[in-house]
Amino acid sequence: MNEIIEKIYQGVLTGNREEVIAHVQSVIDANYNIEVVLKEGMMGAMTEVGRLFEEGEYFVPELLVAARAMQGGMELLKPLIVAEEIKPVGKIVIGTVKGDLHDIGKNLVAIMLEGAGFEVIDLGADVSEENYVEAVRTSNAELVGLSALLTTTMAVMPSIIEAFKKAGLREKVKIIVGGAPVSQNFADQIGADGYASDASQAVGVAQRLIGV
Ligand code: B1M
Repeated sequence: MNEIIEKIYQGVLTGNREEVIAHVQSVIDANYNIEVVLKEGMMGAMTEVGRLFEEGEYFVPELLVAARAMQGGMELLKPLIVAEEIKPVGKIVIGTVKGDLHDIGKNLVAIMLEGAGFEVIDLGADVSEENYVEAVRTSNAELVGLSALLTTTMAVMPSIIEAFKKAGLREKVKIIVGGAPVSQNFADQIGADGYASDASQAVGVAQRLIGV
């Protein structure tokens, strides 16, 4: 791996946001191949972060700082990615459901998806059924991600699925659910298409659902 790409990789891996921003800016200034920076440097590092998390070597704090570091680099790269027309692998509308303000886990999922090449339309927290449906209608996203951290708000998930049915969009989207109180069993019960227990799993589920 090229030295500067290695530095970006290590910066994301160790959650050093300032270093990632500085090195990404220098590759931009040097007209470096953005796809290589994104894929080998940042996405490669995020894949490794996900692996370390799954192996129990990294915990949520490491995930969060890595995510923040990656987000710093992504903010600089985003306009160039659009300009270079690196085709996203898929489009996902994501949000924390109505009544729920917990967005840290959802943000992690969004960043990991972005790191894996998905275009992410993040609706934030406390998102109503109507807002999910409207976002899919206007964006033509093929995936929807629902996050809930409260046992009370996970109960909103079936009504969102119902809203997609009523809008005639249920067949057009695959719905992934997640969040601490959510389980595979619950996902099956409410007729969701996928369940992920953490951010790195969410990437795998999203890829599987759209056949990547
Ligand atoms: Co609150 N909270 N909270 N809270 N909070 C919990 C969830 C709670 C378990 C704490 C506890 O009692 N032990 C409890 C819920 C109990 C229950 O329902 N069973 C609780 C409560 C009760 C509340 C309030 C009601 C407290 C009150 O006001 N009396 C209140 C509710 C507000 C509301 O939402 N309406 C409340 C408020 C808050 C804060 C605002 C203070 C803050 C949130 C800040 C924010 O998010 N911006 C907060 C926090 C920080 C927590 C804890 C401590 C941490 C949550 C977190 O960020 N975890 C939490 C206790 C805990 O979980 N240990 C707690 C880190 C994050 C990376 O993990 O979100 O699980 P997580 O996300 C993971 C996976 O779940 C998964 O991947 C993520 C990354 O690996 N995942 C998905 C998440 N979404 C996914 C979507 C997917 C796939 C995977 O696909 C789409």
